[in-house]
Amino acid sequence: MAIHASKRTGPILGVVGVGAGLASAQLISSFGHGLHNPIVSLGNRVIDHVPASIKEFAIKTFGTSDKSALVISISATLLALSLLIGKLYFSDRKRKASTLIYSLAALAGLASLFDAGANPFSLLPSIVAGVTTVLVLRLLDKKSSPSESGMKEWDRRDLFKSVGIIGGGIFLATSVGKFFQSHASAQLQRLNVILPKPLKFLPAPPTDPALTIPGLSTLITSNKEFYRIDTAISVPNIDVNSWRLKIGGFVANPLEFTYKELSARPVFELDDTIACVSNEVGGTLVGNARWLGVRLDDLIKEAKPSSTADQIMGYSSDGFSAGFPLAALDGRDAMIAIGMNGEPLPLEHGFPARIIVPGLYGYVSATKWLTYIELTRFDKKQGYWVPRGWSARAPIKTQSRIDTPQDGGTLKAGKIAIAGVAWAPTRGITRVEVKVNNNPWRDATLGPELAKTTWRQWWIDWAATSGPSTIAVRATDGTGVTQSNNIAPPAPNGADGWHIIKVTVN
Ligand SMILES: Nc1nc2c(c(=O)[nH]1)N[C@H]1C(S)=C(S)[C@@H](COP(=O)(O)O)O[C@H]1N2
Ligand SMILES: [Mo]
Repeated sequence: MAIHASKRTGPILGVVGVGAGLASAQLISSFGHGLHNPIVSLGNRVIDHVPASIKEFAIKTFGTSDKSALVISISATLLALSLLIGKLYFSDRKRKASTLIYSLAALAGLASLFDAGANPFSLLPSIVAGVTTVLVLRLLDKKSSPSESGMKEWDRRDLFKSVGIIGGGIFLATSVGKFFQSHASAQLQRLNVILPKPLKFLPAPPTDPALTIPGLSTLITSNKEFYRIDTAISVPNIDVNSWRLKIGGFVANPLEFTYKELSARPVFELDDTIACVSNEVGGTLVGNARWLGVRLDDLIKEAKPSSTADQIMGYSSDGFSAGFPLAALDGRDAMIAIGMNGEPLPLEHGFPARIIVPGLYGYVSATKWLTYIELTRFDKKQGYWVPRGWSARAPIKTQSRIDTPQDGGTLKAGKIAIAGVAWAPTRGITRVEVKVNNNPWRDATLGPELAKTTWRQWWIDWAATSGPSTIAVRATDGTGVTQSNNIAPPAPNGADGWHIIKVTVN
């Protein structure tokens, strides 16, 4: 029985064809390093070319899921193009359809060549995607017959069978691809890592005030809740066994470590709050963890940097880089971290190793999936975000945040707790004050200080009376400097200003 070709059949078959192409690309890309899913490569190029203002916009609008938003937009664009391809192909404009397919494949191929670790084989997934799409469309076309209306017709059963088989193929290719990817996966290797023990463990953290103050951030942020910021669309899947950390550049004694060698060195624990430069006043791109790692200054000393070097640049397996002054190794506990809150670094947070430098924003220091440390000069090399408009040097600014009550919230009159966190690594926090409406600033109670590098919780009681209220917070750091209300946006070197919220009391 023939179905009358509906206007919709062609476009839908276009989606089937492109879907088959992408599934075969996914399968191929699971076979080797440097082979990427074309959607990922296209996404990478978009990320590379976004100016700071758009990055800020994306983080503000989509939060930490800014990359899902990107992948969804690319996928939606591809979907629209697949519908168009199907429409063209099955209304006898095959030439146009094929040209469109091959142009898309060429674009994705070109994009893949700019991926970190790209080689000529990186073109393969895009080529396979293009060829598979055309072959599948051709096959579906062979099953059709022309109709009077000029549109193609298919035998309904035959078409369902073919689409079913192709669908099965798509499913199989994607699953096999996923299997191979996860089989060699860092996830499994990470589970097998046994972290080395530090010479001296830090004392267990004191009872967490957050236990009794609902809404207050916990003293230590769990790995699961820790914010994540990076340019990687898919988390790098590093094989620990072949992973190497090299230290080179302007050094007399270049070094190289395997994961085993690195973790056999003396390790120490560090309580440190890291923050993203994109964090708005009152924002959540900040977290506090107990890191475990190897002293960075020891390693750099062993490499014997030349006197001309003034910058340490960390590079990750995915091409990201972050540089900070060699002079920042002033005795502070900078480390190559391999552990986070008692676990090997989670994949999202840089497994197998990353840099942590207390007091510096992540984008100039905290390279995840670290593979190379280069001693270089500020006038020679710039880290990833610097040519994109962010400052080359970026110490973390003193910030304070009200966690509870929430901005815009409605409260019942009576005694309530105003509470939050304040941080100024490596200076420490010595005072937090709260101002309600036009009342004078009042000193908040400070929570435990794990280290000068960590945030401190703070809280204060407030006898809330009905009506609208404005609450502001400001912190004083260990050098005696109190936050001014000089409002600055995140770009180019970190947001500034008091966190001010509005609530309504009934
Ligand atoms: N490889 C890599 N490392 C990176 C980044 C990145 O994009 N790629 N982003 C940096 C930025 S901007 C920040 S704020 C911190 C965030 O670390 P987290 O995701 O573990 O919280 O990682 C830094 N390290
Ligand atoms: Mo960041």
